[in-house]
Amino acid sequence: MSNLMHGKTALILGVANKWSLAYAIGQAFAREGANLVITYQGERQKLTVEELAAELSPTARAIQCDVTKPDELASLVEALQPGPLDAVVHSIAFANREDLSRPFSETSRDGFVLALEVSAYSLVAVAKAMAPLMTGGGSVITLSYLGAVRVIPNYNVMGVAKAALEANVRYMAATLGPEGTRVNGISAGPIKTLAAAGIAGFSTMLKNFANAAPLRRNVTADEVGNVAAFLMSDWASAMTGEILYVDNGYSQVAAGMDDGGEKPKE
Ligand code: NAD
Ligand code: 0WE
Repeated sequence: MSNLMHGKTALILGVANKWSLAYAIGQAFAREGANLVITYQGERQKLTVEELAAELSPTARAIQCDVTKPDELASLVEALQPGPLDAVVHSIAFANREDLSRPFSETSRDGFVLALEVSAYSLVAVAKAMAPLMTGGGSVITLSYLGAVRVIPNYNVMGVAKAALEANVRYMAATLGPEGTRVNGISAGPIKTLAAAGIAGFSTMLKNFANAAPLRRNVTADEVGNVAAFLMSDWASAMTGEILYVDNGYSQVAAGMDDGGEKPKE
């Protein structure tokens, strides 16, 4: 693969470190010839992400943007003038840690509002802010997870936020479609990133996933990056409002139906 995104400019939100899915997507985009702007949430990540930008490409820029701060979103739009912007990747989620461990029924109003603001509404805020820059038929993608459509232990309020995010994809696809902008989601299998660190039982989850998935292995960040590059490319010009599963087929098989077949290689 090469030059799927030749001459296109892409904005990628949500790089925290080299394990971030946003960074793997940036690597795929750089390989495919895109010009890149990547964003990080706060001062604490500034140095790391500036170094990562330099590794992506000599022209890649790193800009701070907390999506809950309208002024930071506005200065991001300023930094991207005069455009055009061809691609936006939303790779952001947050819920209070205690809401990812206690029973879902104990979710507080504040915890619920926070998770949905950061993880779901922010797609609308970002797409709205960037729409005027996407004059040449842009493409927006976001990252989701199976917990949007199935109950996954402890995913809790994040599952509700991802359900809202996936509905956002469909409504944004409908409203931005007439301008030529496509909006899609990638529902990725579990991958060890900062957002997965410290989730109780995550390693066991990865093992069970590989056991049950038709391809009998875990998903890599690179594989998510490749599908993101495809979605941004002209090859996906008729795709919008979709959620693509990048999960080795896990979501397609019923639980407890182990066929006794080949186990993943250790
Ligand atoms: P990550 O921690 O590297 O990325 C999450 C990012 O969200 C971080 O960069 C963080 O700074 C950012 N963020 C949080 N609050 C923000 C705010 N207010 N403003 C701006 N940025 C903010 O972890 P990741 O696994 O790469 O997660 C990226 C996306 O992928 C998330 O939407 C996540 O739900 C999704 N996802 C992850 C997995 C997985 O197993 N790792 C699976 C499916 C989907
Ligand atoms: O979307 C996610 C994780 C998102 C996330 C992670 C954290 C950890 C640190 C949101 N907010 C926070 N807040 C923190 O304080 N994933 C898809 C990864 C993930 O998280 C899980 C999973 C999987 C998979 C939580 C419980 C069960 C499975």
